[in-house]
Amino acid sequence: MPHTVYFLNGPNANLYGLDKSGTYGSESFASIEARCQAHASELGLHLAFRQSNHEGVLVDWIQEARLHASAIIINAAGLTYSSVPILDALLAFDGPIIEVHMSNIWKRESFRHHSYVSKAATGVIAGLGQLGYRMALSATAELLEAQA
Ligand code: DHK
Repeated sequence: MPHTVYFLNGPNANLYGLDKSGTYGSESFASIEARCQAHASELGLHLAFRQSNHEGVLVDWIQEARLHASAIIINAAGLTYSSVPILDALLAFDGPIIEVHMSNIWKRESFRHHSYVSKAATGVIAGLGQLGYRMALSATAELLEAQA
């Protein structure tokens, strides 16, 4: 049975590639998902790649992951800096948690420098765009293999 990994994306991630500032690159969210799905297949992982603009939906998915997933990769986007409910849900999850950001959040405004998600994360990858997403999948596969 392949491991299932939940890759959860927060508010506005669906707009990647459309942002005029270019902060998140030019690639569409659908194309980023396709690359992640292809990489997950190479790694022998089953990937549930999801996006919501709603905090409660993300909390529900994290709770669901307790029953259905071996690991979580999460870009909580703007909720990273405010969401105690997302942190509490992540703290109740047993497996590896990788926090990802497309941009280097520490190079940006100071309000992006404090992450609640980091308090629960096994590791953090930021600033490498969609490459960082695939690196997160590779890291997850290795962490799951190491704990087998
Ligand atoms: C994505 C967002 O939407 C922002 O709110 C975060 C993160 C950064 C990213 O770099 O992927 O501040």
